[in-house]
Amino acid sequence: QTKWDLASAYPANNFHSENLVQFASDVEKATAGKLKITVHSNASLFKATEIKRAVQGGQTQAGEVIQASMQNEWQIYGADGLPFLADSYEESLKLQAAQRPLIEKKLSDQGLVYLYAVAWPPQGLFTKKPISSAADLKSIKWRAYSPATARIADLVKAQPVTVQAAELSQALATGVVEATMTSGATGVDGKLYEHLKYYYDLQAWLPKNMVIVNRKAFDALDKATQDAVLKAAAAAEVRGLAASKRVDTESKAKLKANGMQVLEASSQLKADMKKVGETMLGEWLEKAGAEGQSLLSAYKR
Ligand code: PCA
Repeated sequence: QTKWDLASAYPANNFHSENLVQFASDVEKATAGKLKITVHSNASLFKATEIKRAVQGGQTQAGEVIQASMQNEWQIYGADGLPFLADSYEESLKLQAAQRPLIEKKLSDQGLVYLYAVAWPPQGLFTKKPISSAADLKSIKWRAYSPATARIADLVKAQPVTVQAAELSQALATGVVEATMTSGATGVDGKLYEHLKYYYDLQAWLPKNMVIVNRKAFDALDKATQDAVLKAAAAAEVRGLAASKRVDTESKAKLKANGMQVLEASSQLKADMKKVGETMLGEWLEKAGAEGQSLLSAYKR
């Protein structure tokens, strides 16, 4: 029997984590127990930002990471973290199809195997006070989870602080941060309604979590087991997308039920954030160069 650890950064009852557990159980069943994968959720094994390196170094055989957090390493990872480039499930899938071959190749060069990716629900803005334009965000202590979410803060003159999801409630409770852009799903996971009052459903982008494996660990499996892993991964990708859509609706209802005002953003706030998105796409293209341009063309095709 082979045993793998799989490090993830989100709580056990988050839909990504539940999907990982189902994936692990599918693999165990399909291989008659030959490969047992243990999911360690909520950043209990490694912090969100340490997981990729840990998988690369073989400290854990597998892990789940949010692609957008790795934008500084390689711009293509960050494409799905840019505001309003792909801001619906349909566009997110198109972008995913365009990113996939590039990411597979990059990961392979890095000694990793790409298993599957699943989008978070669309990202909106959680705040303490009502916000009617980007100007209202000035000087606010803004929680970021990626270079792009920190850059948004810069552009609206807020103060970015990077905090992983597992530590978000605490950061809100202690006043380290007072606003964040994330999904309703993470809003529910972290009980953000205990500290924040407003959720503006901007639907600005759908960042993806990807599940990766150390290549040596993967290569050490026999062919039948490898095939079982890939098959379970393909099923997890489909199941995860459906769960994401379901959770998008359910979590907004849960936020409301817990007293949060779930609102559409004002046209001014929308226009301001779109402008932020345009600036960031320009900056991204400059950094991503020809590779970024060809990803964009593939996406737009
Ligand atoms: N939740 C994660 C990433 C995107 C999301 O919706 C977080 O806030 O860290």
